[in-house]
Amino acid sequence: MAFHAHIGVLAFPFGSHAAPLLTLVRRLAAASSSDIIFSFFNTEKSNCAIFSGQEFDNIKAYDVWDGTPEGEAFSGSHFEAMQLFLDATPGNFEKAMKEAESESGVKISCLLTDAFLWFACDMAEERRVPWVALWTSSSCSLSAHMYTDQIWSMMRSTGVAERKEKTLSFVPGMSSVRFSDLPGEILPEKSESPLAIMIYKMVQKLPKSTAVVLNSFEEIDPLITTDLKSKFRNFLNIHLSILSGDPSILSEDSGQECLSWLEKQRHASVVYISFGTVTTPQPEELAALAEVLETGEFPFLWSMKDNAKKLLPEGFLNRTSKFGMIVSWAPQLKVLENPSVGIFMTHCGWNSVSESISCGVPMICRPFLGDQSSNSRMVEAVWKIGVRIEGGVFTKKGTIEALHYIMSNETGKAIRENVNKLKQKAENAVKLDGSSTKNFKALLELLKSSRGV
Ligand code: U2F
Repeated sequence: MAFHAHIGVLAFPFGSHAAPLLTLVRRLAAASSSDIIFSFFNTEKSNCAIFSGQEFDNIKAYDVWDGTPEGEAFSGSHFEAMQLFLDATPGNFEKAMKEAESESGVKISCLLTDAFLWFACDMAEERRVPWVALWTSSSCSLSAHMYTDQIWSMMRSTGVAERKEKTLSFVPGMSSVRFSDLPGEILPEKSESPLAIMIYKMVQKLPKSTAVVLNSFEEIDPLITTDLKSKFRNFLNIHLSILSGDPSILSEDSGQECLSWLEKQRHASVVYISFGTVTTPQPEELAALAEVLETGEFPFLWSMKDNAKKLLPEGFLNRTSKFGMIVSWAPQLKVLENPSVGIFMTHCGWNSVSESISCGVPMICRPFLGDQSSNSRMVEAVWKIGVRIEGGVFTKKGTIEALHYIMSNETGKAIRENVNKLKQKAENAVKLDGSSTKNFKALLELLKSSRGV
């Protein structure tokens, strides 16, 4: 069979970047006839985690070098791994792309990449093919990055003391976001970090892309959406969260166990806790949170990495086993969909926020890094669908207050109503005539019409 389009998909193999990219590709592959093939380039480790041994029609995974010198076993931190990988780009991708072209006999006709991989712009120009970039976080964080130069010049003219509370009043849709909520990578102090350099280069390249795709829905931030549409040739919000939280990563038993446990709990009584794939609170914060759950006997389901369990107070697991459960990985979307879940305690990674909205669950926010503070600010001050933990870290007092605030019939009522309204908007966006569906079709047409030269 003669294929017309060959899409080279380039993943960023850290945090929850590669999984939503694969979700998008799986949806595109399922919706296109078999005249499109997708070659998915990613590190071996990340490919193993997200494909989990499964094969999908018209998608072929290729492993790229992660940058670890041959013969050495990597034992460094998350950020060191990222640096090694970035040093290996773009050569590692180029090598695997050549292999995919020679295997399939079809030239790559379009690059669909994580937006972080800014050099894909140059690769696409050289190959004279379109570049489609997926921004895996929120529109507010993308917007903040797009205004980096203006933010810097504003910061230079503002005293350090005033900076904290100053808002981004000059950015459409962001007037409630304060300078102190911005991703650290935007701040001049951090501008030399590898992540900041990569994102700044991305900001310069994105307007040249054929399309920027975002895992969200337009109606969540109409002003930001309109502004970003004016900055890019195509700005396509596609709401993937309804389909993400990839169950393939989960062993069936662990998933089933916590879902069965949830079935036995009272309506909206359970606090679901997860801080994503990268972050873990400090031991003193974990201790404060654990103490509040234990003394208040709040039913809880806590997704906690195995290596963090040793940081819990001694005996906590035994003492709370009647009303709480800890798992090393939960089927998050299914958990949030369960009617017994009343609150999501989250770090505000974009996938988590988006999934919580899709399921109509209010949030208690404890952001750590990157986009998480601005996401949390939008949750609390703009969408009004959750609260940020007082002082930014878990203390006994702040945690109890946040839980009571949302659980109370009076104060939590508006928050629950707001999150349900937003959930409805998300559902409308994925209906047949919804904005997300239209954007998805536009993307599919763009890919189908690409031709390698
Ligand atoms: C980075 O975010 P994280 O990977 O830390 O967090 P999320 O964006 O919230 O994504 C976590 C995903 O993992 C799933 C969950 C989300 O889809 O459903 N999951 C699960 O299924 N079970 C579990 O027990 C725990 C998680 C970064 F740190 C953030 O700042 C960015 O916003 C994000 C996206 O770019 O990437």
